[in-house]
Amino acid sequence: MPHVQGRIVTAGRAVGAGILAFAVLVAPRARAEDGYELWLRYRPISDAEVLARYRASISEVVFEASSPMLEAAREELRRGLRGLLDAEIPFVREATREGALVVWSSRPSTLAVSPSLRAQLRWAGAEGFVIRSEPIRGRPAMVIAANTNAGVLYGVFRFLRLLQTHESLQDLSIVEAPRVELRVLNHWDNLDRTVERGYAGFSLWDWHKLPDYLYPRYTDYARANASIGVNGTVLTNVNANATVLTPEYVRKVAALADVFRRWGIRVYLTARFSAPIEIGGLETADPLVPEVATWWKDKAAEIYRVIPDFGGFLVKANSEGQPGPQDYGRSHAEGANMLADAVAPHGGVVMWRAFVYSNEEPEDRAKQAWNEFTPLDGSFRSNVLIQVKNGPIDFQPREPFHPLFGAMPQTPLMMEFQITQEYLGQATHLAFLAPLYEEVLRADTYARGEGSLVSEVIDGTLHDYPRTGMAGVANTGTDRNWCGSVMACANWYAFGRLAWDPDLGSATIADEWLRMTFTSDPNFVEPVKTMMLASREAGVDYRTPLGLHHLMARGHHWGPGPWVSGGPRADWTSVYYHRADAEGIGFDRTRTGSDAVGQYFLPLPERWGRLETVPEKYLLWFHHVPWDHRMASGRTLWEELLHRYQRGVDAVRQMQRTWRSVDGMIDPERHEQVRAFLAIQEKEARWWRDACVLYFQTFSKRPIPDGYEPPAHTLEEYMAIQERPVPGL
Ligand code: GCV
Repeated sequence: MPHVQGRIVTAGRAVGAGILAFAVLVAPRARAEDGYELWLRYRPISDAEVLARYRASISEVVFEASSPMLEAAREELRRGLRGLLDAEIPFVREATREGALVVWSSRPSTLAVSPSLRAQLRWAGAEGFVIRSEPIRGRPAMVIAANTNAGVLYGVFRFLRLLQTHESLQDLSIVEAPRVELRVLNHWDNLDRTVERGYAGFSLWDWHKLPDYLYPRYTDYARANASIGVNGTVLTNVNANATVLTPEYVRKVAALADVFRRWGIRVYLTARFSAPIEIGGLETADPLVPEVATWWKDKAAEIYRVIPDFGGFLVKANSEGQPGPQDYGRSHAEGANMLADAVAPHGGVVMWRAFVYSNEEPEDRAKQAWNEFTPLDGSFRSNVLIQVKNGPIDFQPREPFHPLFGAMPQTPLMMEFQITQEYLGQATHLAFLAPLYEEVLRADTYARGEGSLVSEVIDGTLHDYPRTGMAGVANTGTDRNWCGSVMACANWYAFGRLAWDPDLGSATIADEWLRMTFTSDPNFVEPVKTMMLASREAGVDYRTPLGLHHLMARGHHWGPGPWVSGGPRADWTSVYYHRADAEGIGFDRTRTGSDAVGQYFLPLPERWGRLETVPEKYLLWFHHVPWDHRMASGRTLWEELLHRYQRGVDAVRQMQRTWRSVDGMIDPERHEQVRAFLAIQEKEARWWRDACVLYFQTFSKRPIPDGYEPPAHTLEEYMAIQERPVPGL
């Protein structure tokens, strides 16, 4: 009885808890829903009409598998069909009946291929696929076709998604190809299995047991990634440990690579720039010293001997204490090129991060990466990509897009998004991040005039980049539900979907994910989708409205800390960013301030640099604004700030109401987790609101007007809160 659970949920909803209990008794193999299966649950389609239509449309499957990847795809298809259709569809050698689903896993030389299919296949390229209704020997059939094994794999997952989301199988003509070449997760996982900014337990990689023991979970991780088109994974933290480059660890990495390969996933490692000293016995890591370059070449060759499809290196250099070429007076280009030369003979790439800023540098932190990297445009090897965070500071709930996008036409820039919710409530707060990603991707850089979107920088079309990439800092861990919360998995899903197609809309992504993860019942999907789509904005409102940023507590970045000052670095304090004083609040980044606005292409410096035209969402990012400044709403800035903080709390309460209204429509286990986490979120949204409002009031000296909830505690009490220990440090 493999699908007992889906039936239980349906029965429970229809006739109540008594029947549910009975069903559990007669179905001892039923498991509580714990989120482990993510969006690949493959429960029987509950809509009888849809199910009947699908069963009638798919009579048999022809799928010859001649490689491990094709076998993986075929078994996924078998598993998916069996689950979704609750039936055993025969897998046969040749199409004999109407309604065959034929997977062309190699060039279909023996079958007549229509010219239009041929054209579609050409368009599909190396990783794309075609799914279409296509008569086979005169009988109606469906075809999944691709030029490569990876294309077949992605085509199979797409076909299963058609069923999971109840799409029609009539007159199919789907052609898809990923717009971005490298679609990679970045794991900030340490070798001791702690995860920096990880809120879902320990690292998935059990280094201690590798390479001898391989958890089945490694396969499920790869399946999940393949299903959304992710094709690479950087296993280790950018705050890197050279040990992973020792022969002993490379063997462990190879064991993981062997599991992931059949799912189209390459492994990458972070390269600690000082590794030649730490594990190589050299006295320097200067990239221009020949012995250093030779050491890296030998190291790359050693890795490729055991991992022939190794992807390459990700590097955080001269940033937040990490070693780098500047330790030797060399540039980022000199450092990156030395590593690029080491992996180039093997087809590898170097992803060099642009997340650099220095406390010694008096310049506004938001400007430093642009200052550092734009002069180097065109001086990187062709297998180097510069990996740029979506905004110029650090994954804040809202930032304007990074000014580097559009500013390096001769150097491939790849996007770095954060999936893990470091600044967005970590595991418990619901923050669906597709709207954040979408906002950035759709932003206009004006680099080549109006309509030069960030998404076109990333997919390479704006500057004709030879390589393209998108990275997402992963939120996975050993928690049974993978991401620390059931809802947070939507962000992993969203990242993969947008890396595949940066033009996808958040609503579409939410819709797919909800249907696949929970149910296609519109009574559930519609309100919960609305709730998800509003969640990121709610988080902005109760933390950092109107362009405020970096107001979080020191270290763990979870609760509020607008008062954070002093300590080792000014750019790790909150006061550096909000600059509240008796006159007003906000960071003056206009021409008369730090002129960070001047790093953007016209007309943005004019638009964002003037109080009259800057969008309110970026107001305090770019301007220091008087407390009594009149906002579009007619409120003063102070009143608007209060209004937004309250609006954020109210939005969480609305989310709670929505979630209560869908009780009974899904399994009780996952419903209960989301309910409990929303309660935490509501409490913590109030904490953020009250702490920030009380703190800013010490500058504004204005009253909290009637109609606002009075803060529950005094400012001193909020400032005294010391949360320790917290995960993810
Ligand atoms: C991996 C922020 C985070 C750090 C992270 C860093 C980075 O500063 O708080 O934990 O380090 O970004 O992206 O390198």
